[in-house]
Amino acid sequence: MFHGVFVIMGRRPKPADREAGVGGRRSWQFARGEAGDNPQEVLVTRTLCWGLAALTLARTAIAAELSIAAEPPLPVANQVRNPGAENGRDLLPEDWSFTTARPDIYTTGWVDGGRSGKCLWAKCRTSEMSGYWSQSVPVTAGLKHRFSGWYRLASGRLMCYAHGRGTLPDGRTRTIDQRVYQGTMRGHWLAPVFLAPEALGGPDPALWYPFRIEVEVTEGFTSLTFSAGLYFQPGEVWFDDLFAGLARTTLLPVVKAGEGETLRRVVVRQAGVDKPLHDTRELPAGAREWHQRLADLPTDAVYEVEATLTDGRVVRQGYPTTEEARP
Ligand SMILES: [Ca+2]
Repeated sequence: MFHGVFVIMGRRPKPADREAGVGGRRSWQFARGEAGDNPQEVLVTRTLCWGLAALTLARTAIAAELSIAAEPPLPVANQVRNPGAENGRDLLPEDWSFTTARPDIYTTGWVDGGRSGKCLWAKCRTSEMSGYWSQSVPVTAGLKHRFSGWYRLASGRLMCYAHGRGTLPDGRTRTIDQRVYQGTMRGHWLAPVFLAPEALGGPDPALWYPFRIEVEVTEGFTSLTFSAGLYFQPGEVWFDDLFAGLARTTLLPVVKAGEGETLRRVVVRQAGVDKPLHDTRELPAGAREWHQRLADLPTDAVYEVEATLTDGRVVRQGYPTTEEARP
């Protein structure tokens, strides 16, 4: 009975299971046994008949198997410590520090009102100096990395950047400095007099927006500094849910037809992108298995494999599968 339920849930017994007598086939043979006079045996037989019915239903259901793996698997590890700024003490967030050459013009804090819970906050009174919340994160040379997060900008100009200096085996040094800016004229001293509100532009100060930097980490780097702050303008900004980690993955979808089934077409999509990543079109007649290697795909995305069987039935599988793992 247990195995019958298992089949209905979509798991077909693997060949090794079958050899070991585990799986649907064993339940099937057991269910065919004759009912005896013993009431307990009758009960067991009835139960097994339900199992048989379940197996029959399973036989009419789609048995094709879709599996999606990735290298590296999703979600990739976030190398930022205390990424949501939820941890801290003495009014300071753990693992983050604020640096500026002019601390007298900045007010900073570990504050409520984040995209979730707590967040990082900075306010600057003049345009004399920049200032940033920062931390160092480990990186892997030779791989593309993503530095991303969320900001809310009330006024001024923010800058987020990934930066550092690496040393090659021969002693030469290299630098990485990849930036993203976002500005608004709100709060600028010219704004009240010379600029109409619609000309102020920039993000809505009440909303959180994502930012994203991709960095090709070259030889000689083992870490980079992730900084987020204000850039030479008076202003006020909040940051939350920061991420640093591998930017790209290779998707490895596999589709296997069930017993008596054949595959007509397989399409792989990325959520929010119109054009499919991969479309087999009409597969050769009698196709029973399909697999593909789809390289250089963003790690902060959701993917779906859709297999159409020859008789028109469709099976879909998303990846990553858990809501928590999705960006
Ligand atoms: Ca938070």
